Amino acid sequence: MSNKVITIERHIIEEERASHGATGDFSALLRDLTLAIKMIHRDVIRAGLVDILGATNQENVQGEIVQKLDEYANSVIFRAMDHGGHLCAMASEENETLLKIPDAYPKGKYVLLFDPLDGSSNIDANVSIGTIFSIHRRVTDSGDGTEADCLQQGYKQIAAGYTIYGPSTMLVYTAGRGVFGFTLDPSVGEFLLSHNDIRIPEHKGIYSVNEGNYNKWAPEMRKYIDWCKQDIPEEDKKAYSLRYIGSMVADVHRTLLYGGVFLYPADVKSKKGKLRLLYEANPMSFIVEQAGGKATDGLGNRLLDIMPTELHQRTPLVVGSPGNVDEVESFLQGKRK
Ligand code: P6P
Repeated sequence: MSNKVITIERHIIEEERASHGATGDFSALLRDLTLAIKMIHRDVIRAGLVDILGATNQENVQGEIVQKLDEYANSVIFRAMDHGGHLCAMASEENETLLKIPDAYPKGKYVLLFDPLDGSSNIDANVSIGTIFSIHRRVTDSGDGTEADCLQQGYKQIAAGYTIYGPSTMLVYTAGRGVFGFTLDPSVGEFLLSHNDIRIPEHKGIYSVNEGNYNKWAPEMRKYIDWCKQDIPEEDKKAYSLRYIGSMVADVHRTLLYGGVFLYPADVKSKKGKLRLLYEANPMSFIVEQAGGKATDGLGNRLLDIMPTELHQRTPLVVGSPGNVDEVESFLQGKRK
């Protein structure tokens, strides 16, 4: 039994050595991001104590009331990442336009897309929330990054990850060579490898969706949800369990570890679904695929193949165990009645 204590820094360096031609630039970028995440953790866990709860009464680009922690997390990530020389631009759920690297700092070869505090409407209820990030290599030659550097298909990501601020704070990431989970040991302030090479189960009787939208879904989606609830002895199928936290990072994290499927389909109100392609669906889909899972837009398209056209565009999402995603698609494609 290995008793090696592997910090995320050590893991990143060892991964870097394994991926030939790595320059160390990427490792430094992830180290800067890890520091920002530790700072967000510090304030998230004491949010109930410090008067930073409650809305700021300002609206973000999504038209949602910005929670003070949202603002804090957004600025912490920007300030941690703007000077390292690894990025040519950033894009955040909290900002309508691209975030420019200040002229005083060198421009790098990557772009960072992030949702600084996903699930923030749950902050006051002490429900697990999270940070989601996606990293692409720039496509423009030099100077300030542009939207073109951000509007890349998800399969081109060079890394993606999320942090879940829950009973413990975990950072889960992939750099395209498997999925690794690190749990923060607050006593030493280090993320330690706790989940090596995460693999999602092939199938599980768990579905995760906001059934409050049932009457707004397409008939095929309603048929799938009705099927989930049925005991079908002739198919050796028991009714599935419904688990829905309403915080994407928590719902996807559970799906990654336990199996099953998380869905946010399109509906008559949100014709493109609710979740954001660039900094929610793409990073989560990259992680789940790297763990052996599947991710589609519910219309038979691989999620990571979608060609983005706008920074904040939404997409329907079906993500999880391959067996479960195939079940959903069989209903949505009308192959099962
Ligand atoms: P609904 C949280 O606001 C969020 O952006 C995701 O974290 C979560 O999966 C989704 O919205 C929940 O949306 O409509 O079910 O409340």
